[in-house]
Amino acid sequence: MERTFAIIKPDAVSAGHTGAILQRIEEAGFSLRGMRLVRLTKTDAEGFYAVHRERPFFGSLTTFMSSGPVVVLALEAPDAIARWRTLMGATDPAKADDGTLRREFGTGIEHNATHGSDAPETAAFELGYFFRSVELG
Ligand code: FUP
Repeated sequence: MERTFAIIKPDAVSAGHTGAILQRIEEAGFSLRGMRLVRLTKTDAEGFYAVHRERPFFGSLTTFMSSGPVVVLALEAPDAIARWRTLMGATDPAKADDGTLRREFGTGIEHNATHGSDAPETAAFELGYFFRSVELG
């Protein structure tokens, strides 16, 4: 078993897609081990995305991620990190495969509906950024 960290981003939450995305997560065989609705401050978003701080989209991305509530999730499954990224699809919804969450619910490379950790080290950092180990199921 492996755990990964996921976010339902402000665009998808405000559009009312939280329930549909959670249904897709459960149908795909992930177990929910942590789940919370949170509103990030700009500083929270900057800390979360610190690896991207030199990128040209950093300011816009962190403003977007702090623009409304998000749902933060700890997901568990065999090979959860890779499987969640497959279910999300490519970063740019226009390039994401049919049937992926970003294709279905994303509207642009920034407003791409979901986030997922890309490696075990980032999953550990990102899970720890939002969840204390004692509150995970
Ligand atoms: P991903 O791992 O698929 O979330 O993609 P990246 O780590 O490359 O990018 C992190 C986030 O930055 C993306 F979810 C969306 C945002 N981004 C932009 O806004 N513009 C870009 O050109 C690339 C990424």
